[in-house]
Amino acid sequence: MTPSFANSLDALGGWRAALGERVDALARFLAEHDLADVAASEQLTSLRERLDNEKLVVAFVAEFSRGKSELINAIFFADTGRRILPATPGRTTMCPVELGWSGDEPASLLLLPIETRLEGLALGELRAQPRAWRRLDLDIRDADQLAHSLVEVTRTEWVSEEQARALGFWDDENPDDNPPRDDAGKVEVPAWRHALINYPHPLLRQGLVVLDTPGLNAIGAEPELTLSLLPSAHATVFILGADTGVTKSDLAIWRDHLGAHAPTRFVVLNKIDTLEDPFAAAGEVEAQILQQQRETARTLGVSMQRVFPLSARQALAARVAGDEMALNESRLPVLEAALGAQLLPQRRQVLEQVVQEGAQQIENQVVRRIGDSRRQLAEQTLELRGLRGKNNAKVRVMIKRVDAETSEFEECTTLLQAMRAVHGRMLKDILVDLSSDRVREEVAEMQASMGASILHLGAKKAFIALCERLRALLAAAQRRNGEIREMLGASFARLNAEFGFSLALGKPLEFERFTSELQLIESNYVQYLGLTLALRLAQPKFMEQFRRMLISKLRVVFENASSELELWNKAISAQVDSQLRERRKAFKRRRETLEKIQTAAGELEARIDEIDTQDQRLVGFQTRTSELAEELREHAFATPLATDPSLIELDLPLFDDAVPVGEEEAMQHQA
Ligand SMILES: Nc1nc2c(ncn2[C@@H]2O[C@H](COP(=O)(O)OP(=O)(O)OP(=O)(O)O)[C@@H](O)[C@H]2O)c(=O)[nH]1
Ligand SMILES: [Mg+2]
Repeated sequence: MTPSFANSLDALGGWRAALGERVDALARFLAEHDLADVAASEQLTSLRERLDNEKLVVAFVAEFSRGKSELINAIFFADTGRRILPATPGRTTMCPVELGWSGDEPASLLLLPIETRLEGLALGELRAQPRAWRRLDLDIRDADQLAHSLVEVTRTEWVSEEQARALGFWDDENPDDNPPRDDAGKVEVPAWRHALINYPHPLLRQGLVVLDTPGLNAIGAEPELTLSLLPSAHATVFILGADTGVTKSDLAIWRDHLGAHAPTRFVVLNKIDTLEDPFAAAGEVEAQILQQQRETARTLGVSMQRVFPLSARQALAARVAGDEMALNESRLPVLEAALGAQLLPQRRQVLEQVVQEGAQQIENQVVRRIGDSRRQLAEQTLELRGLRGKNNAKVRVMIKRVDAETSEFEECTTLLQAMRAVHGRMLKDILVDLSSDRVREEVAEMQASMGASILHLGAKKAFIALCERLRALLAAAQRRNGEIREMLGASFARLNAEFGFSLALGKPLEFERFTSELQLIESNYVQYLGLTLALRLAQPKFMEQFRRMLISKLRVVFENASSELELWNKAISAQVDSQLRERRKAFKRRRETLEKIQTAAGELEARIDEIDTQDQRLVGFQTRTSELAEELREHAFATPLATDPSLIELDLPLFDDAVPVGEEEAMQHQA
């Protein structure tokens, strides 16, 4: 049988866990033998964190009632033996529902009241405020209780027109889109702004995050959803109904939210069971499905392979009943295999890269440190061998020489102090420009130039100008760090030549990752500012939310850039500190050895042997470090995922272009 998405994700989780253990083994070994300096330890910690916390976000997006929640039930919750997320005709899911697992919390449903919209705080900020959320504990062993609790996500409340307007659900400009009023003139709005389900499902435990959304075209959609959650999803499943075809509002959602910059997209043509017709001849329904698949692909401008006709309801029923044949008839396994085949290797590649680079850097740092120590041991051995057969007077001369060399060496401290002072100053200057305050100032400037007129063009222009300035800040920071590197390079050359250090500069700092993150934020917001929804920015409360959300997004980029810069500089300072310490220790040891030799006759040979043993130990450490790092790297690239090879061979493009009409027939083997 084709491995399901669940199996493939399982395999990815297993791979990650095994990698994590290898990182731990390396960290333990280095700690036991005191081989890692501050920088190497920090790198190990951050490698471990990335392996543990890397999330894979899959968002389900569609107009209401297309079957998003039912599809999530069929893929993820069938093992509970029932429908878990509410899925009923008409509008059901009223707020974005995020399913994930954080081991720090018990299983629970967290609900953010809709009124929080009035406070102007962005969702991202509220995530860090547990008191803003209503909390319901979930009993995971009781599927009925679970399903019962989750009905909360469908809850609505009736408010006055004025309140609905304040909450962003009433738009005087587009009266047709407004929700209906009851006899008393009240308007129905969602009770919750966002729901978080913390649930220890095996897949969620492995870092999968599933995002179920309410019918998106509704006015009042949370800007956070369109600006942040959807664009940062690693894959989006867009759902259409085979009973309705591609409607105008389906198309609007596709265009507005899954346009050019969308991440990997999968289009589901759901409810194919509704095409069943007792009067149709054999093969007719099949032809009809194919026809719809082709038309959908053409309308959306994607290849036919990207459109998956299936029945979520049949799939759920089949899984609950354990009926393998019916499950295959539902055609859900085809979608799952495609999700597994494309998404997981893509996520894996990212982690592979991280592990590969991390392991290499850690190994380099440790090996260099060991190399330094060995070089010093070799010098000492040479010196001691020279003493063989010499008398005490000669040893006394040697002690004097060591003292002279020591004080000569200590002269490097002046140079080091000067270097550190300049370095510190240069670094501080750069960090100021990457600080949150600086980001806030820049956003304030944008707001000022958006000014009173919130016309689309003005807002967009001011925003683009802001991004321009921020990019310049990042570029300047990278350039100025290059100046630090040059300054250190000159000092290192002197320290190495005059004082016997072996300092190396390493790779220059790379900011490309942050520039492209900024780029992504920019394109998402530019797209948003082009939407009619953006008109709501005219309302001060939404402007405030928008501003805070933007700042919190930008801050993450700048904070990460800033920590990367600090880490780079810390690593280089740590290298200087550790070499200085080692050199001093070596001088001290040399002197002590000579003193001992002066008093005891056999001491010389014993000391030479001892140094030899020490050196052997270091060689052992070096070999073992390289072995452990190599194992880590090897494991990162070995053990393929359990995915269906036939799908990999298809080599589905991640960002596909429409397939020219006519070639489509050739692809029918997908169905
Ligand atoms: N016949 C049939 N009905 C389905 C299928 N999938 C979902 N449905 C039904 O369609 C209705 C809507 O499904 P939901 O899962 O609630 O749809 P949704 O997209 O989550 O809708 P909102 O939550 O309102 O945005 C429910 O009654 C489902 O049982 C299917 O494959 N076949
Ligand atoms: Mg739903």
